[in-house]
Amino acid sequence: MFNVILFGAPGSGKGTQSQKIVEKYQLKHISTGDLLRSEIAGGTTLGLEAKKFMDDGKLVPDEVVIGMIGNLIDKNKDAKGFLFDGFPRTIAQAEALDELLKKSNAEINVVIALEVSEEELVTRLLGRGKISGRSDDANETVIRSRIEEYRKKTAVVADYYQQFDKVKSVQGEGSVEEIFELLSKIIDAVI
Ligand code: B4P
Repeated sequence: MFNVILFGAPGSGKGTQSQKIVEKYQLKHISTGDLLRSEIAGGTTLGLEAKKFMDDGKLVPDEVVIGMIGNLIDKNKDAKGFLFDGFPRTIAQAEALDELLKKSNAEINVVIALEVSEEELVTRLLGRGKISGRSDDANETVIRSRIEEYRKKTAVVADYYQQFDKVKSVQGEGSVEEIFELLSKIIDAVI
């Protein structure tokens, strides 16, 4: 099993690049953002709870997200590997993921970190907000608080994987194709 984490701030291009990676390498895509949005669209109890945090630009509580991922890994034991997009976002999530994968004798093989400046992140997310209807992209205050959450709680997740020498950083500004080429080179070298 080959497992990749695509890591980066909100708007760094995780969702965009994930679609291309899973197609090329036939990995199972797990995006906690997409999972949470589909719970919201379905009006589930979990979705209603998550929405309160997402609309404020806050992270959804760890236990909610970890439970969702545990179920998905269990249901996809035959997958060639997973691409984790937007997960883990806290140290507690990273530790839980390691434990979940251990049960299948698997581990994270590489963490790819997309590096993008704050002003570019804000420009991209405001741009997406105009067309996506996503409430968390609608105004700059919420976008800045998502970036602040990233700095306070998520950036340290890269340090967690760095101790195992698993992090590769990539310049996340440039065309989608140029960035995809850089990501492919990293994956080809470790797969
Ligand atoms: P996510 O759904 O994970 O989304 P994101 O971080 O906002 O965006 P992403 O990095 O995927 O950006 P994209 O490629 O789409 O999270 C949303 C919320 O869910 C979080 O704030 C949190 O509340 C909650 N959540 C999710 N996971 C969680 C977890 N594990 N724990 C707790 N809470 C969690 O790109 C953005 C824009 O940039 C797009 O418009 C795209 O077209 C554009 N773009 C992409 N690449 C570009 C490029 N190279 N050049 C120019 N534009 C580009």
